[in-house]
Amino acid sequence: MKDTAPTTLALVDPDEIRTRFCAALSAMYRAEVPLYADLLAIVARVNAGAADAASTPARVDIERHGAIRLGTPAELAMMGRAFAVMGMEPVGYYDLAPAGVPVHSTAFRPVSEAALARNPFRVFCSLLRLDLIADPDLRAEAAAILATRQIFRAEAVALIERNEAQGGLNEAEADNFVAALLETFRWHEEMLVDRATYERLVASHRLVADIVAFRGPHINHLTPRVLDIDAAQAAMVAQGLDTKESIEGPPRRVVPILLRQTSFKALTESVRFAGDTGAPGQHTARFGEIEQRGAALTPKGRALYDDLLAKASSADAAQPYAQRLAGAFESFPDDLETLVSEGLIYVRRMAHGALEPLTYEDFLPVSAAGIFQSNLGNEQRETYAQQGAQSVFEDALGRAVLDPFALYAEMAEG
Ligand code: OOG
Ligand code: NI
Repeated sequence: MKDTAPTTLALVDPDEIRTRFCAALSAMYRAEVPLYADLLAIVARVNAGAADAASTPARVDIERHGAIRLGTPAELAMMGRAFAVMGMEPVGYYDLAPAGVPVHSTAFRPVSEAALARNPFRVFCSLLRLDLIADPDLRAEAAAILATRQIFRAEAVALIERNEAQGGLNEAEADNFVAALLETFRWHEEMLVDRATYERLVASHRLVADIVAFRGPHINHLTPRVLDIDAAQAAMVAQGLDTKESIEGPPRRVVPILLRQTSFKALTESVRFAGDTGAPGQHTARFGEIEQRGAALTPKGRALYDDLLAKASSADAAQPYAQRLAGAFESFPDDLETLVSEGLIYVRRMAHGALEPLTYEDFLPVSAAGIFQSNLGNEQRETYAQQGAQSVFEDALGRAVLDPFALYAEMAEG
């Protein structure tokens, strides 16, 4: 049958829009933070030399995650609708309050096996918890400042609405959407606030300033996937990047699990305060990170992981942490057969009967907190007494977040 639909109405696959957006974001961040381009070069070298290059999934060279921090429920709701255009759904709830960070978060990502294979681009998206700002005057002021900003271009909002009304975007609309949404992620040197206000925001929490003082939620890092993070970390150090002391997550293993991450520390960048004609100020927020991904853990595997992490942190403090971690993880089976027979990881059954671990597609709450901390300077923070508030987050988002374990279980069966 001849296709009679006018080409202008042919809708672009959301996977394709996601891939275009991810590429545009990566190009913008390379231009904004040249060190990120250096990091990409290191990752490309390491991945090209990886021993198992033959079995490397095709998606690896385009794979990235990013992170943004939003200020208001309305911003989060619109961002969720924007990610939906690109086939990205909110997965998981991350409570950062126990780590002393006044936000809660979700990860927007594709969820189907086919979409993940196309491009698993994911964004860790946090929402400020104003209720965790102790000083009521500052809390009110922060709310008033956030109420004045509009982080989305009118064209982006119009195209989000068009997407919902017609069930997708055509070629021209998709390209316009990518360009308009990209603006939301851009760095702004001109701040919304004056120096004194900025300093009061920083005193409450650096992250509060990083959110409230700016015109928009600049992308604060992008993270390519590397196949050997130990080799990449060594290359970062050799190249003189100001690299974090240790790799976050589980120790090096035969069968990798969850995630291992490291980063170069956040840059100190110049900013201009509102109404200030004097010397520029400085703000530290943006960094570059790399990660190696392993098998997704079942709830049982995750419980064992959490347990061993806790053991490692409470072990003899005289020992270096890496050593304590390696010691604790001796109790985590490290061969595929045992991991499967004990139900610790999710696997997919291949046509010839072999088993393949499902890649972990999410973030680690503990690791995320570590990443936040290491990029906020090494000052110790008190933790917040308040509990996480998933229902408050979901009310802001306008929908429930998906349960990651349910998604893996479905893929394992499917
Ligand atoms: C997000 C930190 C979480 C990760 O890789 O765990 C994250 C942020 O700093 O806004 O990206
Ligand atoms: Ni990250």
